[in-house]
Amino acid sequence: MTENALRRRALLGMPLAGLAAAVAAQAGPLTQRALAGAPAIRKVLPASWFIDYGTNAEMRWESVDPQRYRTPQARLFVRNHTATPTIDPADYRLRVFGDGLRDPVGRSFDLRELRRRFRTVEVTAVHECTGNGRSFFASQQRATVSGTPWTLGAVGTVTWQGVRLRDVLAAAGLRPDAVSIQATGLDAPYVDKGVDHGRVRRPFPVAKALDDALLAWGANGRPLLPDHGYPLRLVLPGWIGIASVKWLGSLEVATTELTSPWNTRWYNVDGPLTVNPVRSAWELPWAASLPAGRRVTLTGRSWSGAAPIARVDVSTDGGATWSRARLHPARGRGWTQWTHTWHRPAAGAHELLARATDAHGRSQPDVAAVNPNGYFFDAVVRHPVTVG
Ligand SMILES: Nc1nc2c(c(=O)[nH]1)N[C@H]1C(S)=C(S)[C@@H](COP(=O)(O)O)O[C@H]1N2
Ligand SMILES: [Mo]
Repeated sequence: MTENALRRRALLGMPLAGLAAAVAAQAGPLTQRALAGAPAIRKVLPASWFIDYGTNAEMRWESVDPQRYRTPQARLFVRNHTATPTIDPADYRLRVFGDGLRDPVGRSFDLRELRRRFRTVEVTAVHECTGNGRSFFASQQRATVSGTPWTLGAVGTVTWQGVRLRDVLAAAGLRPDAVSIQATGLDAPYVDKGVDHGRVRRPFPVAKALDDALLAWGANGRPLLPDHGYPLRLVLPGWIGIASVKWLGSLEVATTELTSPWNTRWYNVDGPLTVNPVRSAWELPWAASLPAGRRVTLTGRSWSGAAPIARVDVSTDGGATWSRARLHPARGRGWTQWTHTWHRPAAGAHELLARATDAHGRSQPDVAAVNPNGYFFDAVVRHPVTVG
């Protein structure tokens, strides 16, 4: 049995008082399903690859292989509002309906029809949670925010396989006056503090659907893992993670603006959040130890929801002096890898900083805009290392 499964089993075998303490100590809510024996996340979460928050897990940047561009599904962060459901692909149907279709009753598509009838496409894109970097609001800005205390690992770059949503909408009879589409997941209704908010769902503009939205069944050439939306998920490239609804059950197409708590109550700061900001990470452990007196090759990655990364400035002395990192070409709308050579670092404590700028001129501020749910931490992160 894996380390992770063992730990989960060990939790479940404990007497109740111990279990409650262990759950509290986990600092992450285990869902009722987890307590009943089915973990919220199915894949194994080796401690060297992931920080496990219970229903969410982030990738450790120090476990990223600098030679590998894409994030394998086995290493990709997971963000579950509820728990990964079991869906039989033979029974699976995507329902498309609403007054934005010529026939509002709409119709259903099974996986076979989706695969056979429409052209298969591939899109490489950054996949990232809105709250990525949230813990730095507290540690770097002394601001109190709520939500999973992600460091910078709630992100990956994935090549998705699927079909264009616009092709499917055309086949479903999209009306020219349709404006809004609500995507709803098949996972259990989301219950928070005793309030049932219904199934995870979020609306998005028809314009995004017609532009680059994808119905994906594959990631990096393999079927989606259960945790990542098997058998079909929506992918809205460049947009916040919640926009890419997993286990996609239905699309309601409307001629009026649709809403859900996921675009009004959450993932909203003066309006629904859409395109991801610019962020950067070093491929190093937090508080890494580095050898003194020798040349060190440092690597990292930067990304933006809006445009390719145009430049990355790095500092190894806490921001006193800066130089340009060497950029590697990005693929599609994926992240940009970069390299910086640190010549003869002096022994002692240092802070590494990386600030990226995208082709639209969007960059990373010194201080991120504080908001109660801790979304969009895009400030330059001060990464401590010790040389010696
Ligand atoms: N049905 C459903 N879709 C969902 C979610 C969810 O809980 N249920 N979480 C969203 C959030 S907040 C994020 S960041 C991404 C995470 O995708 P991943 O777990 O495949 O990395 O899925 C989104 N889609
Ligand atoms: Mo998210």
